[in-house]
Amino acid sequence: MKSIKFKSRYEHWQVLGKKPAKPVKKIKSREIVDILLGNRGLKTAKQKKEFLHPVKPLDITLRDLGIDTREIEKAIRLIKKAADEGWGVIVYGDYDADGICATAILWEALYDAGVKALPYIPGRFDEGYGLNPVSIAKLSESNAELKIIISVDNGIVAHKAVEKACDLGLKVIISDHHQKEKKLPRADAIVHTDKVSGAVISWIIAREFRKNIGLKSTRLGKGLELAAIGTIADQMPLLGPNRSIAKYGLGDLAKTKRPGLLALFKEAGIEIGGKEKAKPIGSFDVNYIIAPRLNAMGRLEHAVDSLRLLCTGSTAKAGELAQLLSMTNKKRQKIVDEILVHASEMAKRESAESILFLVHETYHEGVIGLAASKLVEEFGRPAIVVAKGETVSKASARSIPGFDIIRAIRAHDELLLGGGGHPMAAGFSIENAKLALFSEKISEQAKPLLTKNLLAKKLKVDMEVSFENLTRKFFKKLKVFEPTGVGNPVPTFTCSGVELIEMRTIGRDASHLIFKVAKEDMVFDAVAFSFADLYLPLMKSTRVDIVFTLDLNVWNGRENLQLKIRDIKPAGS
Ligand SMILES: [Mn+2]
Repeated sequence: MKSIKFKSRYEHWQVLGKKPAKPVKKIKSREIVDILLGNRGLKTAKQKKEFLHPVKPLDITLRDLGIDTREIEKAIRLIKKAADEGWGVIVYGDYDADGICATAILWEALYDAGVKALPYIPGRFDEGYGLNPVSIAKLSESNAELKIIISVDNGIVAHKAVEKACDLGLKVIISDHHQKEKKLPRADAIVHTDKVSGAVISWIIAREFRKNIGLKSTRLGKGLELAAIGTIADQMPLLGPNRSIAKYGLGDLAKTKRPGLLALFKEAGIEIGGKEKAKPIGSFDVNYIIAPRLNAMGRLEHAVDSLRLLCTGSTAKAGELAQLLSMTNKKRQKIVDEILVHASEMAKRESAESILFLVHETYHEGVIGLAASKLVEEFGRPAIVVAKGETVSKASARSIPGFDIIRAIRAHDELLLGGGGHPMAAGFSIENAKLALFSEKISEQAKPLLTKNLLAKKLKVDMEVSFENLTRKFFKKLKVFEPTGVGNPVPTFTCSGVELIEMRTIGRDASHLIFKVAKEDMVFDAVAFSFADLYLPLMKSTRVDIVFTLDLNVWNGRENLQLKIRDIKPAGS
């Protein structure tokens, strides 16, 4: 038999589950589920039970989250005092989806309880991320009643801003999930943990506050759907408390009565509301439909309109805002696409050997992070995209697993004006005069670290299964893994030596393939998105190995199990 050579999408398939001792055919669904749990780091009976039956968000304890009880008590005492004395309070948030949700959650809790609270979201271009002295001074000047500033999703390193607030006679409560430093700001209370998103910390404070003022348990959980959006948008691993929040919060999101979200769903074509065909909302909808629209305002205009969308009670206003968000998101897409065309041309010319480092004065500061992510996807290596300003430039960096980008950047701290981030994503500002030297230094430093192995595209696969395993019942069993996402990927399987038959292209530009996969008298429908370039070699191949996830295809009222192909390679290669 002739075997046709072609290139798989991923250079390496990393099969996580140990190959079972008995032939794959004999494995029971229950055993497969157990292997999948192990692949997600859940080994003990207790861990598995907690995963399969996530605790209700109202029962998540401060201890589970590593939040200091005394700090949250101090915060609540201050907020209650504000309610009693009629003090003005500002909830100071951030312009990304997590920060916007965090702001909405806590502001609503205070407002509902009669606190004179106002939400505040800084502008990305004129104020920048986090509490800052100038904005605090302005807020204090324009609001004579202001007594307390509560930061959400920011503030843990805002030393100067907190000093300024103290000087002005304001009290400060910080709530944040970003990396803290050895020295903490001198705030009146600091509610911090890095285990959950900013929106979840906000929700926990709101929950405890409502409990404290004696609200009924049915009213403690308001805003949970926003906490779930923040969790998923901020790429928190969906295990432990984050899994609880995501699971129940997504359930609430599908039942939301917020006019703004309902209008946004309508605008974006998400169907909810108990319709027969309506799919439950999943991480995918948050990551690719909801969060990008909330984020777009802060990237191009001002995020306060996204906050308004979440909080408005008016259906008319909600419709207008949903349209504005969608329109701005389209603009944002166009701007990113333009950068990408330009940047990937430049990157190809550079014949990259190290980090991609792309600088241009036309690159829009609000979207360089997104552009860097897409370049990492395309080129499989770390990327830094720089929006060149008049004298100072802003840069955004994204990395690949195994290369610590913030460490690489910090190694040349002396060339930078400021910056911060995580191993996979970071940002910094730099004088134009120092750009060339910085680029040279970081490229030199990264080159030996970016080994062939590190750069090889890897596809994580849960385990090998046989077609006998793939039943409707098994598919239903896999539902226990939802919601899937970061830290808890969709169960992914491999099957070897299958035949592909009845292949044809589909889609507007014929870029996808559908076919049937057959092995030993069993046949399944399959779809392979963006695989049309392999049409000819696949047509000629007799046997291939595949990696896939399972899906239920509903057509003409009939439900059919379908394999969603992730990768294909010549059998046994
Ligand atoms: Mn956040």
